[in-house]
Amino acid sequence: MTKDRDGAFRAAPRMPFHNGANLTRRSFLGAAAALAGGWPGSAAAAGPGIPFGAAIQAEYFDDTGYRDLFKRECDLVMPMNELKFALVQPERGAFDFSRADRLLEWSERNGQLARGTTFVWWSTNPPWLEAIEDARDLERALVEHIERVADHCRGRLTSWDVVNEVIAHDPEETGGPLRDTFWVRTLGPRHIPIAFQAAARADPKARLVLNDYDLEFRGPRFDQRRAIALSIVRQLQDAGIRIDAVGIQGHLYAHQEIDVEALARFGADLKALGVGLLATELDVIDFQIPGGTVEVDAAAAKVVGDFLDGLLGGQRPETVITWGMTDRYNWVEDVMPRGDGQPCRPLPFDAELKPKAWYADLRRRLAQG
Ligand code: 9MR
Repeated sequence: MTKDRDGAFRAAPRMPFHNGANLTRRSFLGAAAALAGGWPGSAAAAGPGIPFGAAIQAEYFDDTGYRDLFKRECDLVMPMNELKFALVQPERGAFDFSRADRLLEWSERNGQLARGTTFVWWSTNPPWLEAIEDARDLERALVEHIERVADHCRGRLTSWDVVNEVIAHDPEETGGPLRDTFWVRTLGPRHIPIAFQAAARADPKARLVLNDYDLEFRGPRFDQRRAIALSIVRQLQDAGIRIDAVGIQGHLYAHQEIDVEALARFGADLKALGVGLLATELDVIDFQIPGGTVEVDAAAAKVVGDFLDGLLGGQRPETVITWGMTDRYNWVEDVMPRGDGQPCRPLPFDAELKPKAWYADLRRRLAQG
């Protein structure tokens, strides 16, 4: 890693994207032209304001209070887990879209937009996939997976997280820009352009997104991660491969400081490259905030407000999506519970389905956007 003129980190060495990516100029222009024809469901989001969405889980769908929140509040609904690799292709060649279809058909009946996550992730790979040792075979399996899944969902999703969490958690510590994953070890960095290229072919109208976390806080590790995201975008573009947006997950640690300026600059830098921005998994992690509900919700309001200042400061985000709607069901409680035994309060509505003040503020700001 070296510092460039502007003091930002540049990922080094350059990833050899070109080797694996056989996209011609013609197919790139073809995809761009198709995109100009509009997104699936774009009429639903054509009104003023930035669409608000939330991730929904099939396993809680029969809780009507839960389900009704999504129907009432969301412009966009996103299956949280139901399109992940192991769930749609548990055995090689055996696809199961039943859980995702249930959610997507419901959101379509509500006239809501939808988006998908994800083709490439270090987690949720089925055992058969991780047993592949041969790079060519893995490339074939990846392209086939993307083709089948994107084809099944074509016309129903506004965008796809093509790759999720490929940036090294701590780039300086690991000495490289990318996270050490099964994909990198077996196929190398070129799995990223391969995935974008396959997705562009399979669903030319869907927006293609690089999705990652820890892109909003203050500090050198976060500067490095933002610089790597920009570097990946540039390298894809240099190779003539379409990338439409960067997704900032937005799992906000309430005790950490948002770097509002750096986040706004990141959005502006992406805009200058013709690349959009969206928040894909917004929630608040409060285990280091002492006190009760009042203190926790005040800290949440501060961190969400700062995040929105940065997010809206660089370019108009395509959408803002929370990682669930109610504290009744959330991943934070399972992974980062509070030490004092109180339940976590990460989401727009509490466990009794009462809205938090920060949610009203978020909706007001999106409506103005
Ligand atoms: O919230 C998701 C949880 O229900 C799943 O069990 C888990 C594994 O599929 O993934 C969680 O979502 C993660 C997301 O896909 C990527 N960013 C971090 C999220 C929280 O772990």
